[in-house]
Formats: sequence, structure tokens, C-alpha cells
Amino acid sequence: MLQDDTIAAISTAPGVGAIAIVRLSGPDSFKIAEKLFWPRKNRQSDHEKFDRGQDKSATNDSKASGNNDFWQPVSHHASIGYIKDPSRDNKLVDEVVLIAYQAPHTYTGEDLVEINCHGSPIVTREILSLILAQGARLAEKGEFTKRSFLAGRLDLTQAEAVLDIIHSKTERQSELALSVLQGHLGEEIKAIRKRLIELLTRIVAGIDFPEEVGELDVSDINAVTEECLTKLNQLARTARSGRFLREGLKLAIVGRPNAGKSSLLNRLLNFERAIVTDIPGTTRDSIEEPVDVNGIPVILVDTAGVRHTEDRVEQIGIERTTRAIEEADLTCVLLDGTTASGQEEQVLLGKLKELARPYFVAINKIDLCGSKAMDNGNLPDLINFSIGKPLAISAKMGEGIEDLKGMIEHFALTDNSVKELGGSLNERQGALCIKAVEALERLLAASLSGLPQDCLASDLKLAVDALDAISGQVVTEEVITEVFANFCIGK
Ligand SMILES: Nc1nc2c(ncn2[C@@H]2O[C@H](COP(=O)(O)OP(=O)(O)O)[C@@H](O)[C@H]2O)c(=O)[nH]1
Ligand SMILES: [Mg+2]
Repeated sequence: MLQDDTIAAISTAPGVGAIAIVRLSGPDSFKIAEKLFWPRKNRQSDHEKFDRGQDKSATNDSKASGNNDFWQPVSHHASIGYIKDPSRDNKLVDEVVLIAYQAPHTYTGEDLVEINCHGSPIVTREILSLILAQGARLAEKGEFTKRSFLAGRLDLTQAEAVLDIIHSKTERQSELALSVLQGHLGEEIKAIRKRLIELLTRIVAGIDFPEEVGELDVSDINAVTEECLTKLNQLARTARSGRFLREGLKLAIVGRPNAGKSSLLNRLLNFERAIVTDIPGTTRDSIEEPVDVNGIPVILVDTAGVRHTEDRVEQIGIERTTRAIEEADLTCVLLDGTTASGQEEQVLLGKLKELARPYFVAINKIDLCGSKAMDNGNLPDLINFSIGKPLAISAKMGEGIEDLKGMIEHFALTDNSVKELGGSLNERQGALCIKAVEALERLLAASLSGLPQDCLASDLKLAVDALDAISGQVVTEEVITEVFANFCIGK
């Protein structure tokens, strides 16, 4: 679907830069560029023209007659030249490099022009206003990418990946978003959709032509449904990773005072952010710090610790730690390897079980106690409910820290699903994926309870519709508007 108007925007970030790009897309892009752009033939003659002021009349005539023999757009070619203001006697505005892209092999699928000018906000704004004066309209947020989607150049998962690349905070994030842009996630969804359509066609054929085709074997229906359910469940789980990658994963470090929580925070940050002393209770309030852990944006939360005094565990410490665990996506329970676990850890275990939040156990100070440290994790339940094996670390010396980072990464990337699938779903896609899962679960239950096959078709159709909405094959205007509203202008 091609649009009939021409849009323009400054595509580079606001502010001063070496160069900036002003972009035009739509049917009049070349016509507008022709009016404003004067290619440089060669430096010598150009200088002469300007010095003598001779170019004005000559070029004016040719532009006015619409017979511009100075610039002929050649697709995917860059031309060096000048932007001039036709309303002010062709006053020179900037020296630029202009690239013309002819439809359909362009980002938007339309005729597209990119003007690389000098990166002054004055220059870019002036060029943009000249373009707008020639009849282009200021692009809305994400409108270039939206046009690409509407022209069928990108599916909706790819268009959303463009947004993720722009906003990525770590290398891992941009890598995964790039993989989605290349269509890996879309292919995965297409493959599941294909299986479901085959099944639907076969069921419908059996209903419409019972004599010729006959009913499909129930075990075949169940097998395909289960196969698709496994894949969709794996995809749906990646939505959680998508959130971690986009918004960050909050990791609370909890444990008794002096376990080494602040030392661990400092070690992960690579600088002395939190005060470390051997006086228990040094960290009073929770400290939050963002850090890149193997490409995962992690927000570390160092807590005051759960303290045991005068035969009781301090209530304030418990309350603060409980809040930190509740607010965190993952908790690291830090044990002091040099002392046996006690009431503090019992209280922590109780809280973790009650809150049912994911956590792992790390036993610290192995530089002091070596392999004996593991014996100190003498709370079997604490280990049993954790997401992985306990880790032996030394926050002070750095031992085991790579394992600890690996544990966080593994959790954030939903085991290995994100790597296997080449990306993660975003919130919108995740909700649709769950819709497809629910439809297939209903179908499977109906099939297992022996319902006739015509009852299965409607849920199958619902699952296909949900997948189509993920890739954008069937979406409402409202969804499209919402997706692109998150973009910036010029993309
Ligand atoms: N030997 C050794 N000492 C450590 C280690 N981690 C922390 N410490 C020491 O334990 C004490 C308490 O550390 P801190 O990080 O303040 O513990 P927090 O109260 O849990 O925040 C300090 O004296 C640290 O130097 C470690 O891995 N090895
Ligand atoms: Mg501390």
C-alpha cells in the first residue's frame, strides 16, 4: 500500500553534529529535491560561477522551466552539490551529499531522498523548511518505518525491532534486535502458522468432504497441536527476557550484615560505589546502581541486611529486605562462607518461599575458607528452591564472579530460548502469543475429550489470527498507530 503524500524529517538526533541527515519519502521526493539541489559539476567551474554570480540566471531559468538538466536522480547514487533557497534568489544554504533511492527498492518502498548536510540545527531546520515549502509534509513519529511496513518491506516484528535497535542500551540488546530485524523471529512464527493452517485446512476438508477426504486422525491433531504449543510456550517465555533487555533486570542482593553484599555490588560495578567495612550494618539504606552484566542491563540493589541481635532478627532489616525481594526480578542470597548459616538465613528462606520469587544462592569469601565454604550452605531448603546450584565466590578477590554473571544472564535470557529463537517478544507480541497458546490449549482439551472436529476449527482459527497479529498481517489501524507512536520523528 503506497501513500500519496510526501513526508520529510530530520532523521539524526537533535543538536550539533559533524553531519545530519534530512530525509524525504513519497511520490514527490525527486521533484522536490530537483527544485532545491544543485549538483557540483567540478570545483573549479563552480567557484567561478559563484564568484561571478553567473549561475543565478542560468540555473534559475532551467529550474523554473522544470527542465533541470543539472541533476538527474540516479538510484542509489550519491551526488555532491548545494542546497539553495529558490524563494531567496537561490541563496546558498549548505553544501551537501544527496542520495536518491528509487522505489521500490528503498527503506520505505517509495522514492526516497537523503540529504547529508552539515550538522548544525540551523542548517537542518532551514533545509527541512525549504522541503516543506515545496509541498512535503512533516513526518509523524516512526512514519518512515510505518511506510516500510505498509509497503510490505518489513513485518511488524521487524518494524518493532527497528525501534529496539534505536533504544538499545547494551551490545546484546542491539544484536538481538538486529536478529529480529533480519526476520528470525518472524520466520519462527511463520513456521508455526504454516503448521496450524495445514491442520485447519485438513480439518475443514474432512468436515466438508467426509466421503472423499475423511476425518483426520485425532492423534495427528493432538500431535501437531502439542508441537506448536511447545514452540509457542517457548516464544511466550521470551517476552519476559524482552522486558529485561528493554527495561533492565532488577537484582536484589540480600543476606546478613558482613556477608559481603556491598563488596559484591562494587565488584560487579568495578568501582567502590558502596562503603565496605567490617562493621556489620554499614549499609543503611538500599543502594541501586545500573550495570551491564554480559549484555543484560541490570539494576543492582544492595540492601542493609538481615541482622540478628539480642536473640531476635531485627524487624527493620526484614522489612527492607522483603521489599527489595518483592521489587526485584531476581534475588541473590549471599551467605558468608566463614560462618555457618543461622537464624538470619532461616528468616530469609521463609520470606523467599512466602513471596515465591526466583533467587539463587552465592557463598562468599571462598578465598578464606576454600571448598569448606560449601558446607556452610547448610540449609538444604534454601538450595532446593533456588533457580540453580549454589555458587562459590569471592567478592573481594573476584573468584566465581563470571559464574555469577552467567547465572544472571541465563535467567534473563530464559535459559537459552532467546539465543535459540534469535530474539525475544515484546509485550504486545507476548500477549498475542499467550492468546494463541490459550486457544491451542482449549483445542487440545476439546480434542482429548472427544469433541467433534468441527468444534476445534474455531480455536485453531483464533490461534492463527493471534499469530497474524504478531507479524502484522492482520492488525487494526489502532495497533499500527500505537506501535509507531513509540518511535522518534525521522525514523
Ligand atoms: N576475605 C574476604 N573478605 C570479604 C569478601 N567479601 C567481603 N569481605 C569483607 O567482609 C566485610 C564486610 O563486607 P561488606 O561488603 O561491607 O558486607 P555487607 O555488610 O554484606 O555489605 C568487609 O571487611 C569486606 O572486606 C571476600 O570475598 N573475601
Ligand atoms: Mg553493605
